[in-house]
Amino acid sequence: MPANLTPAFLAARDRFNRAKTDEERLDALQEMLATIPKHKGTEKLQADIKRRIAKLKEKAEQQRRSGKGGGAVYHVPREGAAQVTLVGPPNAGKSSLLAALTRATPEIAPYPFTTLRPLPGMMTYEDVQIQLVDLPPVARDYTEGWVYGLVRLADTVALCANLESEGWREEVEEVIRLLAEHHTLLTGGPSRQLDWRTMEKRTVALGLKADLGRERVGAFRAWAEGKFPAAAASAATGEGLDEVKKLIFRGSGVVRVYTKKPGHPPDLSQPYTIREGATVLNVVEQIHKDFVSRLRYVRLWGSGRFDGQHAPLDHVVQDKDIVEIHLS
Ligand SMILES: Nc1nc2c(ncn2[C@@H]2O[C@H](COP(=O)(O)OP(=O)(O)OP(=O)(O)O)[C@@H](O)[C@H]2O)c(=O)[nH]1
Ligand SMILES: [Mg+2]
Repeated sequence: MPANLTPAFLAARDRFNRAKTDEERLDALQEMLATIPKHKGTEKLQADIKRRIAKLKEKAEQQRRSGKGGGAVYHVPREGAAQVTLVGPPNAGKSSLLAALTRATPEIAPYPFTTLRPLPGMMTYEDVQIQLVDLPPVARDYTEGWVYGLVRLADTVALCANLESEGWREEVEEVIRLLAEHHTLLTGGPSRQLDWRTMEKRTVALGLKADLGRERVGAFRAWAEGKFPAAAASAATGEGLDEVKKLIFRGSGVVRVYTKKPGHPPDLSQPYTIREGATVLNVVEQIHKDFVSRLRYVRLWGSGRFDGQHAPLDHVVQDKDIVEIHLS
């Protein structure tokens, strides 16, 4: 044992020996390293402490990455035409909405902070599948960073207000504020990156538990007016759910395009889905990369004046347009 170890070091070493968790161990080791007298006689001991610190840090990092223990991180693989997160204050009815619109079976309870992990479900709107992702509530000091991360990765936010609550407006505005603090600004328009870390995320607003707050539906719609497209619904009675589905599809930022072969009726069995704002050329590219070089012209049915006529390749397609691709 090297001489002249300080009382501070000995206290830290004692704390290390009594530590019950890795976190306590790491903390004590760092204190030991800070207080150990730095001379030749303690070199081996210093190296030993550093090695232990590195090991504990690596273990914590591995646990974080595998989603175990303390700092869990979740990833929801994207499915369907778009991914939409259910975002809102505690107890708003987010999980109940997921259960009503998909086949997922989330935990639902009459108290806040029920949902702890993300849960996806597929919502069918007509012939399109949209992935909804239920999330833990967004609340100051309680929401882990990965929740904000998943919101940023998704195409659209479904911002949920709890119309059962007298304070629905402050609650939902607090959520908007917290997202803004995490560099995510909600918008009624298309999603876009503003600078290296700030993004605008396309949002639709949902007034939930409408059966328990009918008198607040009008105020909710007025609040959303000019900010986000909005709808009110009740997972309990089913009222408004069709409107919510349509709103979510419209807000998803994708449109459907069908194809037809010359001389045949259109194939309406399965749409191609493509981002809103895509052109006729983008559609051709998506259907088959090789088609672009062989393309002669495209006939288009749907968006207004192009019924069956040759469409300019930069023409922006609309939901439910039909294209007939002519190749050489
Ligand atoms: N009457 C009525 N009750 C609802 C409705 N939606 C949800 N609830 C109830 O409200 C409570 C909270 O619902 P959840 O779906 O768990 O709410 P949540 O937003 O997922 O809550 P957290 O996961 O804690 O953030 C439960 O008791 C639900 O049964 C609704 O439309 N009408
Ligand atoms: Mg929930």
